[in-house]
Amino acid sequence: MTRLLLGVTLERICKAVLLLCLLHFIIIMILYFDVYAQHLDFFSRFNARNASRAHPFSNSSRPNGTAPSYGPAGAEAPSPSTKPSTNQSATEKPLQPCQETPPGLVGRLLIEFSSPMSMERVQRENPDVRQGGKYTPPDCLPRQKVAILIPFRHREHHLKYWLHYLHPILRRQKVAYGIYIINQFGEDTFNRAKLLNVGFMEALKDDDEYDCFIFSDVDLIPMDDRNLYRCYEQPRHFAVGMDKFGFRLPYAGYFGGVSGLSKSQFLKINGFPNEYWGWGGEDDDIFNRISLNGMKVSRPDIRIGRYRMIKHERDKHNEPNPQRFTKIQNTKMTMKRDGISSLQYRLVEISRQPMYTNITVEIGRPPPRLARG
Ligand code: BGN
Repeated sequence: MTRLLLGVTLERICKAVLLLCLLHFIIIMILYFDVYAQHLDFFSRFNARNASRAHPFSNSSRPNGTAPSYGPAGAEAPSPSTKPSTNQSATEKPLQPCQETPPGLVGRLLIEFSSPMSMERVQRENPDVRQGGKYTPPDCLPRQKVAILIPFRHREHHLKYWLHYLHPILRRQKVAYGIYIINQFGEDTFNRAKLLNVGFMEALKDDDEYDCFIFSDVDLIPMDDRNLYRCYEQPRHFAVGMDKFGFRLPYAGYFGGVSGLSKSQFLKINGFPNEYWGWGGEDDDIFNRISLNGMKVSRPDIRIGRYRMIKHERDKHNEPNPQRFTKIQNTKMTMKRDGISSLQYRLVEISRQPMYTNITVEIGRPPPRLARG
């Protein structure tokens, strides 16, 4: 009798253990597919749709999937510029403003850098992009005109991938945009923030209707098209979750990678600093400028603001700037004199390519360090 009882209990325990194993396996599979979903197009689409249904702060219920934990981000563009369309004949129906949430978005995207890429392919696949990398949605009136500025030197390989992925994304997002590559002339120390100041000035010279400026590194590709490339009521930080940081913010005040400011937000902070030569710190200085001027950074939901970075060796002539630690302590003092108000540069060449406008510029070099002692 006791043997029988023992047998039954053992059998039950075995079943329970088996059940637990099965449950464990199912959970592991779910997590696995969530992390690697983007490698499988089918699952990525499935996930994206589910995400927008299940998450209360995703696109379906809040514009741009903006999470409340990141401050008052969700509110839309400062001044929707619903300018009259130029490609509209007298007989056509007037265009309606583009929808707040573009209807053709697909959510999570498959991003990979192993298949070869060529500029010819990018051109072939984006026939509706105009010379200089400009695009206007044909079927609605965009709310903003966005200049996308990319600081650049010797990264042609990355640029092809960036254009390959971004043109279709921006088109689905119904953005009116122009792509500007700000190419630093010569081999002196790189200066990302100064190049971006030049981009701001030159984009406005090209088209004074730009009211939104997005500053993107050339090696960062968004993994979700619900991360809308437009300007918001507060300065925007788009690159919330990069793969190299484990899809998390490296620190709360991080403002690097991809960011966006409206024209008035940019002017309010006197643009970006011109005096950060080499790698690091300039993004922290910009974050300080934003806070010191009474603004807050807005961000997309962490599930939507994911990015893949194209792997690369450290650039030459962009060594970490040893002065950055002290410089970011002094933003309050420096921001009034150092910025768009003090910007000096020499234009070398502007060339209109089919997929982008290339602005080559000489921006000088770091001042000689004062000899100590
Ligand atoms: C920070 C850099 C940023 C950079 C991020 C991510 C500095 C300033 C001194 C603390 N800031 O540490 O510029 O974007 O890392 O790589 O180095």
